[in-house]
Amino acid sequence: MTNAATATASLNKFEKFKAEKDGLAVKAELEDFARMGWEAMDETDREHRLKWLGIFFRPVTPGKFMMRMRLPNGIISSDQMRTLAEIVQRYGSDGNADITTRQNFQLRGIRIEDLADIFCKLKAVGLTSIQSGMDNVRNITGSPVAGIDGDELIDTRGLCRQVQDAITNNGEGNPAFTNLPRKFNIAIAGCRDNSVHAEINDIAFVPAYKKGILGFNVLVGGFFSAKRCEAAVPLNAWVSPSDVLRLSVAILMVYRDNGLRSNRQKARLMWLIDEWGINKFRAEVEKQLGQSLQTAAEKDEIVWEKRDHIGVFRQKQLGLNYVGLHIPVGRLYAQDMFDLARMADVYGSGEIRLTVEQNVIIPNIPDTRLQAFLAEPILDKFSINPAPLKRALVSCTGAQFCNFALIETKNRALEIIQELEAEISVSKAVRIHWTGCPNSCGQPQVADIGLMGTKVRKNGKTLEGVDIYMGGKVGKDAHLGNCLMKGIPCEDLKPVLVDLLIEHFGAQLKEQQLTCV
Ligand code: SRM
Ligand code: SF4
Repeated sequence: MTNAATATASLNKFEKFKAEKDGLAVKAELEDFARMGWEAMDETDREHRLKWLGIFFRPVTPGKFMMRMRLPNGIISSDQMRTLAEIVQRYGSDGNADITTRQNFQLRGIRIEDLADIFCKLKAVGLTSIQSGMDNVRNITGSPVAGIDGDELIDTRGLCRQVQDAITNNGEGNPAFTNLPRKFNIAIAGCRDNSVHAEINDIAFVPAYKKGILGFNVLVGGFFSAKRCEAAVPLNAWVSPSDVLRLSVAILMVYRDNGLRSNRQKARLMWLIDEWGINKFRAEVEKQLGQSLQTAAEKDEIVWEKRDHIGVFRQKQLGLNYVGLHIPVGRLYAQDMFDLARMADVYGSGEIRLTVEQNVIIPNIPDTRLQAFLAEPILDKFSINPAPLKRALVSCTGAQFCNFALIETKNRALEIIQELEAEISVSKAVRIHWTGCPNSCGQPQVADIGLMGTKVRKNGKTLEGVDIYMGGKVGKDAHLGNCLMKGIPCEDLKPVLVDLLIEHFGAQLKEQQLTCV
């Protein structure tokens, strides 16, 4: 064998098909795909390469694709929201939009023959879905109250946008970053409460003062996978906001050129850091940058508990408010999106924001308009004061649409939470996160109670069940939770949760319940 042939032979199947044809190449083939239909498409194009455009084939709903957007810092305008609403509206009951755990939207029901038209519509309103799947950088998360929070340290909006624009070549696609060894997550925290879950990102910037100057300490290598979950580790570097983009690009290039590619289970950034050690990794990043990095500031400024932003809050701008609405498990339908867009236009500045808890914030509502805003009927559905368990409920997609799922999540999460709210009372929110499989998209390891889908055997039958995680801490001193109990059938879960909530979170059985007993 030649050297090249030996190198190819050691590549996993994903590396092989990437070497054959770059994912972005399918951008030029959309009309062909529309003509031939999804059934006749080359399988690799359909099931993998389309993800470079943010289009995901769903084996659970064949022919109805999912589209994952990019919304840097989770910000979307009312016009953009209406465009997304129109896209899902045309698919009737197949169409909906989920707010994701990366402050982003995923749209459902998409037909291959509509893609060219959809991309034109997105471009017209300045939206893109490019490079949002497979071995690309995911949505860049930032503080959901950037620019409006009175206590903010650094406004992350421009930084998230800069990083996205560089990585995607302003939404057109950037071949320099379309063949990473694996997916890659970047988060930029600007407030004091670590609103982005810095610790679970491949690169995270957290505010820190160095010699009186405000910039960021840098963490690297955080990730979840079915095989391993790790919190990010300090790079021992501090950068000023103006260097965030350069450092992100340098780290990405080091990862792109050196990341491990033979075993996909060991290809995330942390595996390279393990192999090299953090000092060599840092030195290689410096080499790529062409300059030394400053060492980290002694401490960072993450000193608050994490806020959920649900409710009414004063902005730093006098006379303006932002209102956080609770969106149950992040699911929206076309009409909801039109309604939210209208609310943002009529009462705010036409801006809408998303949070990693899968909720919505409408900013810039003048004091004089607030009462009218709060009287809108949509607040019955998307509450500003939801019950404490529902309030902090997060769920990944699960079996309804995701073929990796071992269990149904979103619908079940809502059902069980309703039953729990009926049985017990808790004085403050308990963060319960559902995730349908060990890929951990619903981040059970950051939750107070994390529920990870699994299959269990009971009375000779295979049933849907969960492994239970506890102890995830967010905000100040964030750390990951651990698996506490394994293999609880979902049908037996409620009493287990009741016990955990009573024992660890001060929940009490409701009086009615006590009387019945
Ligand atoms: Fe995820 C794969 C959904 C956030 C770890 N994730 C998938 C796929 C694409 C699998 C698939 O093809 O079916 C899921 C699409 C299902 C669907 O139809 O919706 C999927 N992930 C999601 C979302 C939508 C969950 C949600 O309901 O919010 C989130 C989309 C974020 C976005 O806007 O880009 C989502 N996924 C995450 C997170 C959380 C985060 O980023 O903070 C993680 C853990 C953090 C991390 O990545 O380190 C996560 N997803 C994974 C993994 C495991 C990665 C690994 O290194 O092994 C996979 C599987 C893979 O990539 O092979 C995966
Ligand atoms: Fe699908 Fe598993 Fe991710 Fe849930 S955690 S969206 S089931 S891959």
